[in-house]
Amino acid sequence: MNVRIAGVLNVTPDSFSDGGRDASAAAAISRGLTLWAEGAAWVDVGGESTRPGAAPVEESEELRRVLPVIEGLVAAGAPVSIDTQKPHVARAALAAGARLVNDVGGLRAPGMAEAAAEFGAGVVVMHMRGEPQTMQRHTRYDDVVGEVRAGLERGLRRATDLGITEIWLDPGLGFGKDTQGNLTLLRRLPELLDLGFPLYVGASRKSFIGELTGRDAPLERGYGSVGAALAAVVGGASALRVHDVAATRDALAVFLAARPAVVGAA
Ligand code: HH2
Repeated sequence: MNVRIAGVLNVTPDSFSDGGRDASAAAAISRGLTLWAEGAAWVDVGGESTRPGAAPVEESEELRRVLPVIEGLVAAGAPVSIDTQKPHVARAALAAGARLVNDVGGLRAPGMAEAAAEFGAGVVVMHMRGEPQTMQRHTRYDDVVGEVRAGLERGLRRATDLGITEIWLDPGLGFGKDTQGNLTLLRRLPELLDLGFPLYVGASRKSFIGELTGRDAPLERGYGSVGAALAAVVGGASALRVHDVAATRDALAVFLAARPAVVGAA
């Protein structure tokens, strides 16, 4: 079984766990290359924080943040995904050599799926209820798994209608979900497997890890995040979006060797 790791690289001043850390292009490229060397299958470059309540970023500013970093990583041979909700940013990133569009908006924005299709790129289709500014005001569901599944099906259709073949489905932990919602989704992840595409899960350093471990500081949530990553793999996840690549890679190496018969082995 091959579980891929996507290394998180936020080129933002305000991301919830690592904002400001890699704000210069040179620092971000160096950090991205470290994530790759540590075992990331690709580096997920983002220029706009999506933490609850985050202020939206102008397109020109997002491009200014991410393009030099993508160019630097691609020049060094590192595979890159672009974490954006803006079709124009996705297009520019793909033109600069990114291979995958990671859209927390689930391809809702007109032109997003088209951008990926035009470049022959893959997509990560994530479920989010509402927008980052307001999503944590709406975390009550009658049936969180059913609603996430229906949302993913809509995004999936936008991608398959355009002939996109590399599609990852992401339940969007923390995006309009509270701790109970996130835990329900992790426990019932296998119910999303029959959508027929590999699952991509981002739990790293999120507030529910803080709640479960009592760690207020996102940087202290590394061990808890590794626990969530392994729970996602038990549930059938094929890709994990994480900040702590080396720790996740080592944990996976041991876990998969010791417990190979997990759900949804790809
Ligand atoms: N989570 C974040 C950002 N992008 N993309 C996908 N597909 N899945 C996720 O769970 C996901 C994501 C939020 O984490 P982070 O990038 O660390 O923070 P911020 O949005 O504040 O930059």
